Amino acid sequence: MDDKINQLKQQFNTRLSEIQNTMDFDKVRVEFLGKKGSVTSLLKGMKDLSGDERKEFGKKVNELKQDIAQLIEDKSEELKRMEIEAEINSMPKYDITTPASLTRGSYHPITLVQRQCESIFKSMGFTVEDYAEVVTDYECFESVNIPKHHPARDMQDTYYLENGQLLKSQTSAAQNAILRKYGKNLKENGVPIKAIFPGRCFRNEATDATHENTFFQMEGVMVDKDISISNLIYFMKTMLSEVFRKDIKVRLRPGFFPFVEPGFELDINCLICGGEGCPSCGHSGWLELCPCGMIHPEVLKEGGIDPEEYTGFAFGLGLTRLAMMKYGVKDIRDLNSGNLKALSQFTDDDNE
Ligand code: FA5
Repeated sequence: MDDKINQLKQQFNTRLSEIQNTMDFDKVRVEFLGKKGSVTSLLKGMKDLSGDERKEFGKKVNELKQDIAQLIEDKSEELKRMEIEAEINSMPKYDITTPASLTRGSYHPITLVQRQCESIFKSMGFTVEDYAEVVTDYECFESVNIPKHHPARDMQDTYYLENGQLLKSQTSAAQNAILRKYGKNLKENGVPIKAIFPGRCFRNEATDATHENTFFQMEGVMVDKDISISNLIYFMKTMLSEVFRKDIKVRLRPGFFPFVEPGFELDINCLICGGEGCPSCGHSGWLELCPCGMIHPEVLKEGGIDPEEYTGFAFGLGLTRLAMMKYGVKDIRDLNSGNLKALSQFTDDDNE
């Protein structure tokens, strides 16, 4: 009978060494220790043995049973540990102390042109102002001579809040606040008002290659005694030649805005097609860039400044379109796309 026990031990050891995963243990356990398993069958043969032999054999079979159970337990634990280790090793390795990205970010092209314009105007004595994006109807329209139901409002439909406020459709919304802020210094100390105010504007309109519903403008105003159209043209020319650093064709034509008189449209020859006409300029060869004009007497009055004594100019530069032209972006919508791959290619040594 001892031979049978040793034979079974060997069989078990062979089966144990073949086990590849934890699922196989149950099979082997049933095979040897189950009701119809090999060890249980050995016990069935005991009936043919004498009393002492049966006792001795029973003891050995029980020991075998315990050994087998223990070996299965040990091997199963070992295999589980190995499976967990293998799973851990197969996972991607993260080191939380490693910086998130070793690649530096880059400025958005609109930020680059905005900064460039700011530094050009600052060097000419202008201050840079910040202004809200949510404004009142008064700020955006009425204070700049666009009363309720004026047809000029049709050109600038925007997004309205339930409380009657709106997302500003033009940076001209800040004109009145600027005139009031610096008017006292002008009147009491003779310091001219020279300010620019860049900002995000919103319009409820269909988008295309040159129109976005969210875009940037940069407003500029200068008010003093004897300010004329010549001053306006000088500042516009200086700004454009500094931004592009090359000769570019511009044209000035009459334009109507209720807050300037006279008013002009300043167009730039399309730098994408060289003026031949393309989708980026509406096939006209020209792009409306910077309307401007002499501030309307009513707007000066509304800002607390006497139009009999002072005159001034204002302009509303399309910053997003300027970025398009400067960086050769064919479709304005690319600038709001958030496509980092496309946007990160713009760098400018002047603005590093
Ligand atoms: C105005 O917004 C006036 N406030 C500008 C102004 C200021 C005139 C001061 C006179 C004195 P206009 O709607 O044309 O004007 O917009 C000015 C510029 O903003 C345009 O020439 C264009 O460059 C840019 N712009 C206007 N609408 C869009 C748009 N939907 N998408 C991108 N750029 C736009």
